[in-house]
Amino acid sequence: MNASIADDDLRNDWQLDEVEALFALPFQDLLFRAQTVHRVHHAPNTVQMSTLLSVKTGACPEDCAYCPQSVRYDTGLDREALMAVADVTARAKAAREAGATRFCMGAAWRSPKKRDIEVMTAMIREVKSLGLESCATLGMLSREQAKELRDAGLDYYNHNIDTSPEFYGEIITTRDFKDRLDTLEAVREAGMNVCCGGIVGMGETVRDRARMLQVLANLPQHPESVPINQLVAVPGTPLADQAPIDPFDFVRTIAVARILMPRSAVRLSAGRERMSDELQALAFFAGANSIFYGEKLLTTGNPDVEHDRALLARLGIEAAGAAPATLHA
Ligand code: SAM
Ligand code: DTB
Ligand code: SF4
Repeated sequence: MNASIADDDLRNDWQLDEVEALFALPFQDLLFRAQTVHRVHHAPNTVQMSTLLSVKTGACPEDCAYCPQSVRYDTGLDREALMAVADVTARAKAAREAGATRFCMGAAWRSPKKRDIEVMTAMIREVKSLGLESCATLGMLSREQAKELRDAGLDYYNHNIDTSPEFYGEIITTRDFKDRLDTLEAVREAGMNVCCGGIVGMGETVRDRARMLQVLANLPQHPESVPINQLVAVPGTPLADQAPIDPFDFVRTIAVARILMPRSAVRLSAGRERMSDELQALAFFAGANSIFYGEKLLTTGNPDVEHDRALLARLGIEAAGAAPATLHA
């Protein structure tokens, strides 16, 4: 790794025409450039693995058009109350035994209440005591809530911008883009690592994808983790019949994320169940170096652990070791 290149590469002033020009590159040129950046900053054959658990499922008051957990859509999902701490601990232990290094707890809330934060902090302490990195995604947070979570040992907070500011209103009406940025600021201020990305394949244009990545890259500090989700089109949601994105366009999004945010972990996130092994290999080549690992995402499917292990072995990719979480300076 070359520190001087690393420093020169970090920018927060990307212009939209520059980002669009990356998307417009011939596929091979874009991938070559992304892979070149990737090798400067990351071990080229290593992937980090996070396991997700939905600790509170369904009945969410928000109207996110992609989400099976919104109370507004009939997706046949059974709602589940906040899980008991001991049950979450058992799941975290199993994730660690299967090889995950980070455990991410998701809750279908607009924002957590006081009592919810109390239970979540107990869960975070248990996850940390297992030697796992901890992550949570609980909706909007106040500054105080972010600090409470950090004090309990939370390493990462996931809160996605989901799409471009311009397309956002087509997808969510119950909270605005600025609310998202406020939560991200609260998370940063509390000193946690930021996990922030979005979804592609919701009917957005290439310009929207460029804008989404431009906003992420021009945050005061790049998110340490950038999940790129491919829409899982769930029956009953408004996006149920959305046509799937061209797989090459999906890989282009990963590649541009890698170039714009050279040091971040780019996570090949939702949608892997529908991707071929070859497509996933291409996404890794484009700079993805993190995945969700375990049979389930929050409510939808994910590849089997055995399949993922075999895929990584076929590609000569190693799982990143369970190093203790370190905050970026
Ligand atoms: N309720 C919290 C929130 O919205 O911040 C946390 C959980 S929410 C399910 C976390 C993220 O999952 C969303 O922001 C979205 O990016 C992603 N997501 C949800 N449903 C999805 C789907 N059907 N396909 C792809 N990504 C999805
Ligand atoms: C993220 O960007 N993707 C994950 C995680 N953060 C919380 C969630 C994907 C959810 C896919 C739909 C589901 O399983 O409910
Ligand atoms: Fe609720 Fe989060 Fe789903 Fe939106 S994405 S409906 S906030 S659980």
